Amino acid sequence: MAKMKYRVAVAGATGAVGREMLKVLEQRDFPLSELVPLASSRSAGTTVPFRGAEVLVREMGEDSFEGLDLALFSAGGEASKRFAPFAARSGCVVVDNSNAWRMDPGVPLVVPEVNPQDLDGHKGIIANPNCSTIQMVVVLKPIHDRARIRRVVVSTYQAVSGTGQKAIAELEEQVRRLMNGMEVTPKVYPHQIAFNCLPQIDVFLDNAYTREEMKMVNETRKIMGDDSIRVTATAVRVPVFYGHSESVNIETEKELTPAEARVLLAKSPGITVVDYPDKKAYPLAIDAAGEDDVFVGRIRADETIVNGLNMWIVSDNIRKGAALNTIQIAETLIARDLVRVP
Ligand code: NAP
Ligand code: 3JN
Repeated sequence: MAKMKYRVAVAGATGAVGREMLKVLEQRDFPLSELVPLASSRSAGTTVPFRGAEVLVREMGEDSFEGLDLALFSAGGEASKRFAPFAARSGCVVVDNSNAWRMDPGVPLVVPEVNPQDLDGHKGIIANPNCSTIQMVVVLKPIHDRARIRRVVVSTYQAVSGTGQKAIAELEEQVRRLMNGMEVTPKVYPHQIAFNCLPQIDVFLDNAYTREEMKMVNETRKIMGDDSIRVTATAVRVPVFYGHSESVNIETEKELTPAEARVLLAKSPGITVVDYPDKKAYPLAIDAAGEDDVFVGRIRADETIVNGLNMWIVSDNIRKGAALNTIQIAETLIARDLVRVP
């Protein structure tokens, strides 16, 4: 029997994603009876704003989750690996934003518009995918159901907020210094990010792809429940504060015209189609920032193959890409009466 209200921890409550989670919990009037903001010893004792009050931040420890129902984690992979099992063991269901559990075969990796059924049978930890994957699969899912996707070629244009608070500050500072004729010394990124594009997100792997790129490949297949979909990705950091953009090329088994794709996507959950080239209207990061939907436009035929589409997909990486998707997972758990650890 589902409870009416839940005691919820936000682990990483002082970070870029954690702060957005608090906002989303407020905005969606999440059925919450108690909020427990957790962070490291660095921020313990400070406060975060929630529902008109300042709530004390506590240091996350092994016993932080006793008596709680849900823990929404965005404190990085290391903290998640260490603390999420303690939460689950004390009966608190974890929705985790890091890479730590995503490819674990026993952990559902969920985007509620795509694979909510994967939550059934969870064992206490649920993973939230990478932001670039989330916005792409929201669009791929209806296309796959209609026309069977064979191959996806994606290039991303990712905002600095994806790297956290320090990266937001770095872009601001570099822009200010360069506009005043001063030199800059990159700290967060390997190169200057202001007025530049960096074709490296996260570390390089043995196959010459970056870890961010391989997250998109592997997570897409797991979420879509289809290992036959071939995905290749190039992930690029751009000097944008909020909103990831993606150029996506899709090859399908069956024909789907751009007009049919527009109609299909416009009626699919979580998607807004903005595709009026004659009016110069297409999705833009600055318009998507602060919004919940995934925006898609520039839908057109790939004239070099038989069944191919090109499109431009944009979404707020901190909202749908992280905080909002996490809270939508929690809401789906509630709706399916799954807020319990078996
Ligand atoms: P951030 O702005 O740097 O914030 C990090 C947060 O984690 C802070 O609240 C920090 O607390 C806390 N923290 C760090 N180490 C901790 C520890 N050992 N114990 C408890 N709390 C700890 O980073 P962010 O952008 O919010 O991202 C946080 C994490 O979310 C990332 O590392 C990543 O795993 C995940 N994320 C996922 C996506 C996605 O694609 N779905 C996107 C962005 C981020 P202090 O204030 O005490 O330092
Ligand atoms: O760089 C981006 O735009 C997205 C970043 C995601 C991220 C950043 C630090 C650690 C992740 C993630 O969620 O994939 C992680 C992580 O793997 O935990």
